[in-house]
Amino acid sequence: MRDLRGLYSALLGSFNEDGSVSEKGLRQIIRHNIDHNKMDGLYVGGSTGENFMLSTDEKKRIFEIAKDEAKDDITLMAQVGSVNLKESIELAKFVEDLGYDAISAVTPFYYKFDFDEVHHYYERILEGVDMRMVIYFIPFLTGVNFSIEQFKTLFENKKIVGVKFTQGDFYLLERMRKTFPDKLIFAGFDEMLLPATVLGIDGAIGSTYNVNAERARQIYDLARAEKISEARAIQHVTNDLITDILDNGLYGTIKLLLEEQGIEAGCCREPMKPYTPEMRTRAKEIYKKYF
Ligand code: NGF
Repeated sequence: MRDLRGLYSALLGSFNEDGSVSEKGLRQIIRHNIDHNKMDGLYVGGSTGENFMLSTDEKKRIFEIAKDEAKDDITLMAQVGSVNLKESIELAKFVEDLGYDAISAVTPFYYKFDFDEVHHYYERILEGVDMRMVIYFIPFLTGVNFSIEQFKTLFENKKIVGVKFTQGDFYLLERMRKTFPDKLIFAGFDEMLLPATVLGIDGAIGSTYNVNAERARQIYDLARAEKISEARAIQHVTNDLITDILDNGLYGTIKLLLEEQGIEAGCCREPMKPYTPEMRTRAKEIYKKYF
């Protein structure tokens, strides 16, 4: 069984101008993450993949393309969570058959599900598969928060091996690390990689690693080696870059930065905005400034 720890790029979505999935773009982004970025893993079907705007067939196709391109070169984790539980169950079985290393599932969102309902959701997804699961915890987008006691209840299922922690609450992160030494914790905010690594995470999953992998690796390795001031200097540059990316439009700008490196990363999916000339110009400036 593959070790799941390490740095993962959250795989970007790649779309043609008519909104269809760009297989060519996806394959190029995947190769770039393996050959150039030397990532440990890819997180397929997350927010960065614009996943929650896609049909079940499109999600399946992207899972297939990622596995076909990556083969066993890199750890593959599939985000199968959806507010449609039947779809999540179907996708979990689908990626198990494809040979993915693990699944992840966002907490069900939009409706105000109570904790018992959320717990039931994870149990139902896991009933049908023999796979390791990483809970996708992102309260600022889903509105779903857990206490340590609730995490404990979820973690009673041995198939749940960890959490993708996209949360800026370092007190909670520290409590999680102390309480669950055997569970895997993946940091979800790239701009907080250094403090999260200091607190003892097992890896990180991020959108900006598609373009900023080298600095992310340095921060992660230096912090683990307790070379904090060196790591901090790189986190400062990284956060200048992330601030500029966020100001110009997160996923679109990352794709435009990849375009500067010759990768046909494609467009974003409606209702996300198409690229404007100003956005393209700004992306070129960002590229010159940081790369
Ligand atoms: O894009 C988001 C949404 N978060 C990502 C990452 O947690 C997403 C993060 O890298 C992810 O893993 C996924 O695709 O599901 C941010 O983009 C980054 O830190 C900039 O804020 O919050």
